[in-house]
Amino acid sequence: MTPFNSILSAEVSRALQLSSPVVALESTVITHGLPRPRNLELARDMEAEVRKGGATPATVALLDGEIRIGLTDTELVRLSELDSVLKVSHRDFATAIVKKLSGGTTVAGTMFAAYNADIRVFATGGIGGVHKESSFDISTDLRALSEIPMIVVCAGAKAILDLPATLEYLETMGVPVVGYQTDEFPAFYSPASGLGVSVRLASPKEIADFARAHWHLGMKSAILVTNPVPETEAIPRSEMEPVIAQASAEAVENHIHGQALTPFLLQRISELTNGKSLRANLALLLNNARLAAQIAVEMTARARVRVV
Ligand code: PSU
Ligand code: MN
Repeated sequence: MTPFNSILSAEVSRALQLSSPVVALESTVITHGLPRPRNLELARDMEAEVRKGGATPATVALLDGEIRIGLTDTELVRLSELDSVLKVSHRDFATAIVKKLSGGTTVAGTMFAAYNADIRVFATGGIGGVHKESSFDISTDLRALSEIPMIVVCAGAKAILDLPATLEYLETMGVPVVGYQTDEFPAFYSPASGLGVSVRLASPKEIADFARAHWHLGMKSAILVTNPVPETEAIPRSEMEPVIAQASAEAVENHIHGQALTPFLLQRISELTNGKSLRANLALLLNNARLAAQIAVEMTARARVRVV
């Protein structure tokens, strides 16, 4: 039973009742992260990727003040076209509910709502983290990762962030950082960052086993699975660094901070790279949906074995 009310789509509700694999998907990427109409195409493509992998997609969002787990195509279209829309992390749920507003859920917001609905696997692009050039901007995503026991598949933290500080925070909070077939913490647009992960794992099955072991110990944190951007769309770090530096400097100049910072930086970086960063972003999102589906399948396979 859910401790708070959220509305599950018929498809997600059925999948959960049957204990079949479900993958949560965030929606800030739709409402704030990508330009139209790519945001809608991406939302549909991610759902298709999850289905192909044998799992049911559950895109999480707020619609007219209701927490929704799983959207119909009509609802996805509506969400992708909304003009004034919230970016919903923990502190924003009550705002959306009381004012009957719609919003895209961040990594933190999606984890909060999806975990409450008994979903344990989640795919996103990049998590939020500790921002550069800013005295106290630390994403709620990091706190959510320390408190909510889910498997979160990402391509690392967004490259616009202070990656060493973000990794230090995750270590302090006891969040395992898994490198999927890699020893390096991926830097979103680039597969390499020069920074390490806490464990390298080779397959979705190893990841499912790892999650069981972690939670069996009574650990409460998430498991952050980092999946490098596909080679064909990767952009070398040397090419991205000056672009990120320029976009970050412009953000400081224009006094952009708080929730507006990530969308501003992503858009500027896309302009400065003539859309190359956007193509990498789309490729890694689909890649993460694919891996998350495989992990969700492994998680339910083990669950069934235990019941028998
Ligand atoms: N990655 C992207 N695009 C995005 C985000 C991540 O490629 O739009 C979003 C995620 O929803 C993440 C949020 O949770 O940005 C972090 O925002 P903040 O730094 O304000 O917490
Ligand atoms: Mn922030």
